[in-house]
Amino acid sequence: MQRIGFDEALALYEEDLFELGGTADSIRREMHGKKTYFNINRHINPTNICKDVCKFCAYSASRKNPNPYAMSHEEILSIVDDIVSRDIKEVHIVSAHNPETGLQWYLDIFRKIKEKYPQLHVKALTAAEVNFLAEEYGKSYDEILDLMVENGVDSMPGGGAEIFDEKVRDYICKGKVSSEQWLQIHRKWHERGKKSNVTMLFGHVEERRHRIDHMMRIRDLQDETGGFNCFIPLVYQPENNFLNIREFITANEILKTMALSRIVLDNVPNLKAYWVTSTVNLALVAQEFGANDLDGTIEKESINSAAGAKSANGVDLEEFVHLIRESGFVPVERDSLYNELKVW
Ligand code: V47
Repeated sequence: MQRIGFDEALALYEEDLFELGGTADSIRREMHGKKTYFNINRHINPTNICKDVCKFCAYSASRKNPNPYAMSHEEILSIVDDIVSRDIKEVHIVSAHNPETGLQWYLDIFRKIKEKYPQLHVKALTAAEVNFLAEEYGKSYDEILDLMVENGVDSMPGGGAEIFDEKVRDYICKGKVSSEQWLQIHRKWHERGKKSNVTMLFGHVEERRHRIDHMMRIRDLQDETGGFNCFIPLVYQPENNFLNIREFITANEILKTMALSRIVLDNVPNLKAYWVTSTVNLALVAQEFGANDLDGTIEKESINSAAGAKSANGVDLEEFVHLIRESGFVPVERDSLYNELKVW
């Protein structure tokens, strides 16, 4: 299939949902057959105290959520002790931008985990956090990224990308990492031979053209580095935040966006339907609209559940696998770098 341009991609939004889905599904089948990947993972969000004010965020301690916390390393390690004892293979660590803890507090989390459990995959620090740490502690991106590698970070999650269009970005999260900076940090991470993911927050004030623009910028960087494992469109959750969106995005528009992501991002191997923000049911449907990954069991989730997602306690593994199979796909447990571990 020929690579699609901006205008053509935007025009595809007008196509019938099922035709668009059919195209995305044929690409998915060619790449992954009927396999749907997931992993057994645990999210940890060590602090919600944040220097930045993103209008869409319900997680950070603020007027709407006045319960600031910062976990001790002992607390974090006891969570990790527990998950390792249950054979969980990935820990996904993302925090707010807390100016009170010091740089070492962040780095020691990874170092202590990795010293104790070298086999556990540490996916940690979004590019927004990297930018915050660099600015706050007078370091370059290179220095922070090297410190991450030295202290045991294996891969970077895709958070903080939001929407790259500068005008929309300014409106929803002014002052946070810019689009250029976000992409530059991932470029530098990939240059170190490391992998990362990339997200897109949609269903708020952005328009279709902004989503396509977002995908195009990702595709360009991926052409350069090949370092993105996975694209993750995140459906905006409307509760407890300052964006005040009244009209919720439709399932039709979510599925069209999933399908377009699969069609436009021809160089990103995996498309994740993140059940946390789409609901499990729609994520299962999204398997027929290009998605080949459903993230994982998660266990504990604080960022999206603060904004209304029903994800605070993750999903049960057996149930998750059963749902994937019942929906006609083959549940394949993967590691964090998409090596297949087990066909369930
Ligand atoms: O960056 C914040 C988003 C992200 C809201 O890399 C919201 O594998 C919806 O990035 N509604 C954090 N979304 C989560 C994230 C992620 C999740 C799962 C897997 C991976 C991965 C990455 O959550 C933030 C922000 O874009 N977010 N507030 C909200 N109200």
